[in-house]
Amino acid sequence: MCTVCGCGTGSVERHAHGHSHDHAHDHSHGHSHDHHGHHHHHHHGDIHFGHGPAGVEVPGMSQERLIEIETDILAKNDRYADANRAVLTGLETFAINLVSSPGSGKTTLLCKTIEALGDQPLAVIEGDQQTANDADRIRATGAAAIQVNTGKGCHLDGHMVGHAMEHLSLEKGSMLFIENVGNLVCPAGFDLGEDCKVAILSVTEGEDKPLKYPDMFTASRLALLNKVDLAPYCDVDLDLYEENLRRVNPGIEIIRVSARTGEGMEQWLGWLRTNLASKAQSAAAE
Ligand SMILES: Nc1nc2c(ncn2[C@@H]2O[C@H](COP(=O)(O)OP(=O)(O)OP(=O)(O)O)[C@@H](O)[C@H]2O)c(=O)[nH]1
Ligand SMILES: [Mg+2]
Repeated sequence: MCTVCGCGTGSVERHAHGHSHDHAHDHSHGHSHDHHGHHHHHHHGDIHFGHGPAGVEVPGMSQERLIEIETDILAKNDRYADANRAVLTGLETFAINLVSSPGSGKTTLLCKTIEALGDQPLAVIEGDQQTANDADRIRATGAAAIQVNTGKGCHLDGHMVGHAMEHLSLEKGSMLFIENVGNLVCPAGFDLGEDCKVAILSVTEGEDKPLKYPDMFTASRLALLNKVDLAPYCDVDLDLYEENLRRVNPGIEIIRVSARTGEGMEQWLGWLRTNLASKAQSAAAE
């Protein structure tokens, strides 16, 4: 649960995947189980607030109460997400939830993708805390786009996306791109009814990001390593970047791209077309 906005995030995902913790670290188990919660001191004096069953600490709330709230929020979200998924399946629409930190290049890559896809029917839902900048950028390509502003909220949820879908007249066999709020933490925990999450990382962010924010990458089917045109100017090791992604998610697919030069675009477009075709097949089989 996020203490800024009160969103329930991650715990379901984390429990499902089982979080690997470095047990080589020697926990000091002498901490007191008082109302301050369940944080552990590591032997270097580092403090970890994520060890309790809720995976997070909120001042003044017990771990049990936190789990209750998280479970309730996520159960409601899942009902909206399931309804969205049913609509999308009926339309044989392949929907992706684009997740990343702010500025990794989601909108730029989307604009290039839309141009390259030509007459493929598609629509875009843009999530940001404020402004309609990104939806305006998408509409400039000629594609249909709806902006969702989340205000204080730090992620899109199933309910918001359901509303946005009502405003888009999605064609059968289309692609739906949902650009989530730039945030490497909270959007990982919220199903929107999409077929899969696609994480975008840029080479300027640093190779250790998958290890620091693992939930986002365990939840994603594909990682796009963007801005590879900048790699020569950064002290970045792209092979190590990929290795770290596979450490947190051994099954993750990875494509190196540059929205600027077009490098990797064919592979990315191929991935989209393949996934749209299998969505149509599985939807027809239902
Ligand atoms: N050199 C280079 N710059 C890029 C590339 N992709 C995006 N950018 C730049 O990165 C900046 C951020 O791009 P956006 O597309 O706005 O990123 P975003 O992820 O949509 O940002 P938010 O929606 O605010 O989270 C812009 O200045 C882009 O021009 C790339 O492949 N190479
Ligand atoms: Mg954007």
